Amino acid sequence: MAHSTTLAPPELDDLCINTIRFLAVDMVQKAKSGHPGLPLGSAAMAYALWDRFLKFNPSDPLWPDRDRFVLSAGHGCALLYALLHVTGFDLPLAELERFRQWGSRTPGHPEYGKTPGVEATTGPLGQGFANAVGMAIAEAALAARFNRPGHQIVDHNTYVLASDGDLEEGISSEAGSMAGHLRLGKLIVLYANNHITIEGNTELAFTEDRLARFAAFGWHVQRIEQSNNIDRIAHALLAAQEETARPSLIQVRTHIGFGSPHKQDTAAAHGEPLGVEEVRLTKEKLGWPVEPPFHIPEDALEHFREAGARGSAAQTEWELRLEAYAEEHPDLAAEFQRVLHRQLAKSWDANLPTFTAADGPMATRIASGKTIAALATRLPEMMGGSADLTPSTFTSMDGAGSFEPENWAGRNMHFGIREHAMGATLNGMALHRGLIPYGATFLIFSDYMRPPIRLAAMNGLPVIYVFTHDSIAMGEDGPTHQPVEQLLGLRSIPGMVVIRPADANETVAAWRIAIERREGPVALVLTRQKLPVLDLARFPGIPAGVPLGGYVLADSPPDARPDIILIATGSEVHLALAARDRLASEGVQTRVVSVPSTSIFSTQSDQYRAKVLPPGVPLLAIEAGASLGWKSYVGPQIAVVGVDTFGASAPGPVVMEHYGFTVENVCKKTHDLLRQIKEKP
Ligand SMILES: Cc1ncc(C[n+]2csc(CCOP(=O)(O)OP(=O)(O)O)c2C)c(N)n1
Repeated sequence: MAHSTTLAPPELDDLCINTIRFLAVDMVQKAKSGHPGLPLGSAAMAYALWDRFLKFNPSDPLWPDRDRFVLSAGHGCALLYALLHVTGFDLPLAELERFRQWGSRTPGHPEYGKTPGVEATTGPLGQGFANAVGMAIAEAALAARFNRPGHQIVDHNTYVLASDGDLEEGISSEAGSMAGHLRLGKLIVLYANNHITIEGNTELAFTEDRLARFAAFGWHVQRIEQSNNIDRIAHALLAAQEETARPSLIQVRTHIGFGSPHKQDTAAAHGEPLGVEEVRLTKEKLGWPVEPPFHIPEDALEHFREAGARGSAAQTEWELRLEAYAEEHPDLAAEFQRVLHRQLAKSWDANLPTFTAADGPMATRIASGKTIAALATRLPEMMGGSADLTPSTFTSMDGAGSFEPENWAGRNMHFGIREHAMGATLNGMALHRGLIPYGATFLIFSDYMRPPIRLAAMNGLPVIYVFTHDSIAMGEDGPTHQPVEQLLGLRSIPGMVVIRPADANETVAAWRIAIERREGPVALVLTRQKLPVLDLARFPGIPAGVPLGGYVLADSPPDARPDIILIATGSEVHLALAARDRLASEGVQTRVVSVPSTSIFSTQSDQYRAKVLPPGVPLLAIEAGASLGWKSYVGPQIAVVGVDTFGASAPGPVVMEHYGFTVENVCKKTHDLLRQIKEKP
């Protein structure tokens, strides 16, 4: 709802709008780098939103029922930093003066966690838009779960400021289609339609009717031709709020570089400072003092701070409502706090399964499905699904219903065949808080969602990915569907934890890590094919070993120095165990080390790693994936049985055999390596 307080007189509005315009211009000019064009053109609509609608509290930027604001066009962040400063967030003017400098809280694109009030890391165009869809999903899901008649404790909007580039990127269509289908009425996008991207006019590459496109997605759409008419913008925002059954897109005809005599409406206003002379001319044209830079008129500041104070009052009012809710629904209120604080329910892991050999061979995707079933009953904040592959990824939660417009209490998501948007909406759900989001697809299609995976890692977001059909062993679908380099690629993302369990029990342990991890995403990499169960009676080290990333699964003879270590992950652990038996009969003593997670193993102490992989003992790494990572990982005395070409279409076991994943080949490689080492002086 629009704030009910008296509106500022038009001159004061203009003063405020110019304040943020020129703060942004001066930031970019001082940094000699950045994007002045979008802030100049979009300041008026951003002001209308922040001044009259947005529910935010600068002194408690994370209060749960605040509205979310995502600047999807992250390159225009000088505008956001200016707004955050003037409305009273903990972002002093000195930080604005250090825009884009080492260690500042005003980095070149908004970074989640670095600047109070920044809700998402944005910059890669389209991501913020889709994050916002995830935030709106989270709001709807939590409202359905926690609100009760007379108690609306979850009730906020998600706003986006998006640019031409955001809407050009395919992800905005994926996410827009999803949001329209889900009827996320509290999602409101302001689209700065300035007709300019880097190469020039959008006529060069972007000519479809955007409003018709979004209308077809099921959105409520509006068009505004006068970018600086804030009453008109406010009117449209009000209409968007009142439309609760559809998400809203407001296309505003803005002018990049507004006010700049030589750069307005040109690509020159996009990605470089205006220049000292042009800054002067622009300030003169808009009636702004040329000196000093970073000028903030008292009246404007006072007015902006009032908006912040209104947010503080809104929070206080919400806290009172929360108290009343807690009185009437104490258990729900406690549960609400628990999920917002990302605490796990007591005994969340009480009914996790343990598998025995009697369960028979089992694909790790199946073991994962059984683990999800156990977790889902204890952790109602788990919410996830797949990109149309649930019957293959085994990721549905029985009895939890589907998240659909008629049923926002449902917890099974149907992302549709939209991996990219799935990844970004999962990020938005995690950013919002209150949920444990997960998403599934085949490992090969993780490529389709790599940008949001990277951002989840960068943002430190607890998102869980379930990637099945994890190697060439998936078989007949052929090289297009057989992942080769994906494991290495995922492992190379800083902050990413990748776990490729070897059997059903390692899978349970992997899920435990995924659920407990708060600092970043976890990818569970699972097989399509059945694998023997590593019985805990025979391999008792599994539950304690998996959390260390790598551990000695089988030693031969116990405590003696092995001739060679077979180091393997996932399904290849079984090959290593089989080869170990053969090698023992050939007089070669082996140790088998299971490394479900190189990411975690590499964080262990030197002592622990040296205990598992004693220096000087030759290593043979076995993994149905690119060998590159292993070569650099374990030193010179190493051979690798890996996959360094694309796969091939045939039944899985046949493909594995042709690619050398056989006991014979592992034994041969072992003997070759040992001979080479002996022959070397
Ligand atoms: C995925 C992605 N591709 C490319 C870029 C580089 N880039 C930054 S801004 C931009 C286009 C700018 O046009 P628009 O989105 O209309 O913003 P405006 O010109 O209004 O500032 C591009 C291509 C990016 N940030 N993200």
